[in-house]
Amino acid sequence: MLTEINFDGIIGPSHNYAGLSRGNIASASHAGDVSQPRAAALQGIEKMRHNLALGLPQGFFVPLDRPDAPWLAALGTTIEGAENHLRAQAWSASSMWAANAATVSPAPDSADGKCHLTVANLVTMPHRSHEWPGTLAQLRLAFAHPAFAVHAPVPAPFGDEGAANHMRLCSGHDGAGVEIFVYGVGGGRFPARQHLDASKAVARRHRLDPARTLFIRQSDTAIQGGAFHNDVVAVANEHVLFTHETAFEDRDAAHAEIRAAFPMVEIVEVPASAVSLPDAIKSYLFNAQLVSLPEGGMGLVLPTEAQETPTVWDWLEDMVAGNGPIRRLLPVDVRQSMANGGGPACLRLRVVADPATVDPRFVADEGKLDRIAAVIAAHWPEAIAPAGLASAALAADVRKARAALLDALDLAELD
Ligand code: SUG
Repeated sequence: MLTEINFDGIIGPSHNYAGLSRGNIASASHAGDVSQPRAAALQGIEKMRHNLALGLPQGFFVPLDRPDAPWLAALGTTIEGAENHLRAQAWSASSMWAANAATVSPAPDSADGKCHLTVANLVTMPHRSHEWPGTLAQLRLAFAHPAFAVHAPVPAPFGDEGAANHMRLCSGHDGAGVEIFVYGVGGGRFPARQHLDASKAVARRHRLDPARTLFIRQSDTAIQGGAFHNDVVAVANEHVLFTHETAFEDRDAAHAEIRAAFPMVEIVEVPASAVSLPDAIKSYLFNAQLVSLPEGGMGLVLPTEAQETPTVWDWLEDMVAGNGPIRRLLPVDVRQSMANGGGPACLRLRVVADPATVDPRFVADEGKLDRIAAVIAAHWPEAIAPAGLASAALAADVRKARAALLDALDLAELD
């Protein structure tokens, strides 16, 4: 039985604020802050517990080996010798944002009946461009079953940022869907990270039906306003598309194309007159997990920041008081990730699969989350200040912390 499983990236022990992502307002405004890796990772674990308690299947990915010494070696330097910007890029714990790990096309959408995953190349941002080899190794392990086809990245220079720029409409997760790839066009002060050629390549490799595949341009207004991924301004689940008015370059044409491809769609649009684009981006209202609840209806798992933004919360309360498809508002505290521009939806990769085909080492239950939390509490650094990135001792501690987690999860082969 195919079902949606959310795989969250466990927040790594090297989590820090280096201001590495141009165009990501939270990352820029928290540059140089002292991070709290232990608290960050425990917030992520609580989010997983929250979603498990809703009755939703939950999986996870482990952090990558950071600081990435082989990457620095390829650049002819070392952790001690690297210039500050390269050192920070080597340390980044950015693989926590699993929505950027890969693009996933569920089996019913593909001509060969397999669930396809293409690992994202993330070439636009140097600190993310070296994630894919470690992520690919993990995807190949978690999804080794023949029900899956796991692909290497689309070649550079075609930027691909994975599921953050991909939405799927369907009448049930286990049925055939319409896949929507949202791309950006460069030229402004902030980069467009998802290239149309990359999206098209992914769709071809996943053997999608062209009649059920759309390529829609993200609006320049959204990108230049700080929506560096589509999932900062829109999210879809089953027949519902929840979106800001400014998400797409040509709103009317985009909505018409979506309705033509999937007539059952219900578009829940937030007008800019009710919630401005800056409020939408600050609150991360759309970086929510829009989930189908086992008791029926849909819930929005959103960051507590949405609750603290009056225009946003007022609009949401009015919405759930009405008769729409989204029935429950479910705030979670992921502040440490949010300060780097990663909300609840960034932290997870959705995979539609039969849970029996997934390597059980990547599947969460309460007991396993307890064990992971214990490793985090014992080994994750409490705080990392910018100067800490130059410390060989801290680098060694971070490596030991990850090794302890791999050991606890019986995943030493990822070492
Ligand atoms: O790529 N932040 C990430 C946030 C990714 C959010 N993901 C989704 N929207 N799906 C990024 O900009 C900041 C790292 C730093 O500045 O230290 C960072 O990489």
